[in-house]
Amino acid sequence: MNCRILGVAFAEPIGARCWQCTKTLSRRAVRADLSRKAGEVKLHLLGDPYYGGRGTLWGAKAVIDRATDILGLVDVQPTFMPGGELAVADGDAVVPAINRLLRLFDHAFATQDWHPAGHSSFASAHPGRKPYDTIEMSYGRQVLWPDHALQGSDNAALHPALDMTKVEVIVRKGFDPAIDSYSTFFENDHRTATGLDGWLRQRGFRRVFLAGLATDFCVAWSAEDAVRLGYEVTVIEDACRGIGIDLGNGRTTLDEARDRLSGLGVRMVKSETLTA
Ligand code: VGL
Ligand code: ZN
Repeated sequence: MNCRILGVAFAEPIGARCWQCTKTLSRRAVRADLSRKAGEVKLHLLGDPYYGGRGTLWGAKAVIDRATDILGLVDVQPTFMPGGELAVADGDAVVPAINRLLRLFDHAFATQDWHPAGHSSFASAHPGRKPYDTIEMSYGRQVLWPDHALQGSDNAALHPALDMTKVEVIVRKGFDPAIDSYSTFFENDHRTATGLDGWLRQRGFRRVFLAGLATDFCVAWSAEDAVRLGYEVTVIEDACRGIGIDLGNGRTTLDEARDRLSGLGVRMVKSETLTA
């Protein structure tokens, strides 16, 4: 991965790690790079531009490699948007954000939540239970949802305003009546594969960028599996929206998801930090 600086750079490196290529850099190395005033200065990004902390290089952007990077569009379906069955607040805002991001990429894939009627993740399939209750399934804990993403329904289609030009594969998931599937790589038993890993590998993709719905469920679970499968993973937060179930301890599923992702080394960035 090449690191490139666009515009003005400011650095205060203290044995910092480049967040793109993860090399630890010495102050001297960085100064030497900065002093080279070439049109395209090769430099490392110290710190995450999103958080803007100590060591941030202002003006630094991560460069999309159009050949080996891919943008994954997670569950961009009206069923997860205002007016839908499992509405995520402001969920429709991801559509224009994703359409802008797609200009940076040559390749994209999309996922589509695709449940049969009476799916075991629906609260309505469990007498006495209500949406957002949690139950124990054979494969672990499962949140129960309102009926959503019904196969063939208009609200389960990919959003009609989504630019599908660069989408090369659509992965449907959640069609097994007995098991839910948040991740685009494995069903919730963490064993049954969707086949996407093989597709990405055979096509030579190394870095997966994710956007869509919902940050704390299908996006987070996809990101976690992608890291474990060996991809470099970036979640583009302003092109995602989360559900944020209150966990009763002052935290939400969004807080928990963010902690899990940063613990695994998933980058969480804003669209504006990316360039092609
Ligand atoms: C999702 C809950 C149930 C998601 C899908 O797309 O995040 N969440 N089904
Ligand atoms: Zn679902």
